[in-house]
Amino acid sequence: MTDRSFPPATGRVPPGAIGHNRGVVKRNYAFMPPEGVLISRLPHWASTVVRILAGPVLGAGFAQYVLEIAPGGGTPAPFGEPDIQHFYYVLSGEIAFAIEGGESRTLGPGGFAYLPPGTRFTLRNDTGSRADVLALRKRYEPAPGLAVPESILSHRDAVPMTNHTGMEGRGFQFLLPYGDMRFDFEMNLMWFKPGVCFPAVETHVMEHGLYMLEGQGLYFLDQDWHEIWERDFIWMGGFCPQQFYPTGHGDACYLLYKNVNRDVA
Ligand code: UGY
Ligand code: MN
Repeated sequence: MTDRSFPPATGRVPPGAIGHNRGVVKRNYAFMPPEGVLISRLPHWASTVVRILAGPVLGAGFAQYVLEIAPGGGTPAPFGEPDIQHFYYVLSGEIAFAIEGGESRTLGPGGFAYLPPGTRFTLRNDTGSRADVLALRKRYEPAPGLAVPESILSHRDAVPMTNHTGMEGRGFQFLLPYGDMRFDFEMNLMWFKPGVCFPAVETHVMEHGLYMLEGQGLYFLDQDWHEIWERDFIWMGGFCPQQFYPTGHGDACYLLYKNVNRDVA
């Protein structure tokens, strides 16, 4: 029997897999299924497989990663970078997160942390099984007269579900305080009931890093439709035409990075 699982248990390449893949990299967007994103290691992440999803080399103004942290792994010492903000969202497993000088908190799936520039922290996996964490780094753009935001450690269950669109079947969880001008980016959970798409193709100046968390659908990017499933990643550059159309029987949800609240010139 031909093995069609991925990666193939037999070690053989399944039919149709050579040279064919859903991954696309264009000038203004990239679509990345997880199987093609190879591993990196970084000195400040011990016992951690780092899968780099986006960065300046792609054209993105931010960097995004999946961290696969083995038991006992994580930051070997407190880590932080001047001028750079960090955001972490637990996909699976459990981590111990502490801001330097503060108490350690356990974050499970849906737990998240926002760190303003220069904040040193530790993120460790003290459990016996792997923890997967979505990570994002972005250089902070100060705004005249506005202070830098405080750190946030929270969980998606503590964030209200809203819907400003008036369109039935949509839901938004703004993980960072919505409309707070100190923040220069948003991280939003976008929920869709089956068959509910946004009403128009959007074309806007903001960039996106999109990580698919639940469900499936079709994503329109520039001029093309792409099938999207859990664990797929999309980078959308500024002014990339975009629209989502869910196709599954259950809810679809993605976590969306968006740069906001700053002028463009
Ligand atoms: O808020 C947004 O820009 C969002 N509607 N875009 C997206 O989901 N691609
Ligand atoms: Mn958008």
